[in-house]
Amino acid sequence: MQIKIQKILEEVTQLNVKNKQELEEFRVKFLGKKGYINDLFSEFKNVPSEKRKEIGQKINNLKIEVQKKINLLKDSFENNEEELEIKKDLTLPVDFENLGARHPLSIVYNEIVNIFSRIGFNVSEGPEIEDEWHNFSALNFPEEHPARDMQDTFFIENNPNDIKNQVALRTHTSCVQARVMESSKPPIRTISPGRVFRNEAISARAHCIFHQVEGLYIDKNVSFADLKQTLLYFAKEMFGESTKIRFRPSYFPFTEPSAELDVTCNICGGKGCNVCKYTGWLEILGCGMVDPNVLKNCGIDNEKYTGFAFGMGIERIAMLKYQINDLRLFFENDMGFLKQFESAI
Ligand code: 2U9
Repeated sequence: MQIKIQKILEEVTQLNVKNKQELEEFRVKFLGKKGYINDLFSEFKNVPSEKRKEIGQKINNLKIEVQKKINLLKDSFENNEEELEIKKDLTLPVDFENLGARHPLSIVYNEIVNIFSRIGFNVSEGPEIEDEWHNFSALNFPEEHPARDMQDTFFIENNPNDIKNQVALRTHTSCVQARVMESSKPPIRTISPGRVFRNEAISARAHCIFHQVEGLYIDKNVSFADLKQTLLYFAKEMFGESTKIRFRPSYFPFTEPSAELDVTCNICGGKGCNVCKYTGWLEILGCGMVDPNVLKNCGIDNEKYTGFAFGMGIERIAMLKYQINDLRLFFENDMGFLKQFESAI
């Protein structure tokens, strides 16, 4: 019986079938009711008990080998058929299976841009490598401000004795808006989304590269009430119609007065949970009335015009919206993570 098994195994290894029909014949010959394998099992009754374990294993292994061979040949015939089909009909649509999904930061970025464009804000872009004037001085950062420190900013050219000629990776996108103010006249209604850089240790809550959207509205008679209404509209569009907002006083060099904006927690609806640390509120952005010095620095008549500004981190908004608790996930290109947010595009 051992010789018989060996012979069948050799036949399987050397097998050469040309098409699906021959493969089916092979299947019946080996695995069919009256096929070789079933014959072997019938003969197995006569095997002496001391040999049963060994022979039984050999028949089982043989059956597995036959099945493997059949599957292999079947796959190759099917792939060939698919290829022939494609060659036949060139109008068939392409296979979308391996297309990726949109990155969660892109989804949130697009959503923010869409929300503000519906109320008349355009999008402005600017350089990621900035001079000292647009990143700091024009925005009213005093010369001794800690943000100007090497510990906080990636300088490209840094001469501490020649502050005016410093060049750095921008630490916010407000400098884009300083450039817009220099080159255009009010009314200005613009948002500037983009990448910013800060000299921070990477952790679950901080990264040296992140994304911001900053907004600016300058016209005659723009007031804090306009700022409140605009941000209430944004909060409701972004987090849902029932969202409430509150302002807390804050400080930024470029706005006066300044505030931080909280929204009611979108997880617990304001009742208190571990995401909002049982406060019912989530901080989402900073804002304020543009400091008159900034208007003047950028060539806008601060007697005639006022404006409001706001800034938010896109990562923070995405983390709150999708309940992501580690910032590093955005930068790791893990397909399992990325595919959760939007179906293939
Ligand atoms: C000009 C003048 C003022 C933009 C503003 C903020 C407040 C703010 C932070 C939020 C989280 C940045 O990403 S973050 O770290 N931003 O709090 N940004 S007001 O003010 C401007 C912008 C442009 C010309």
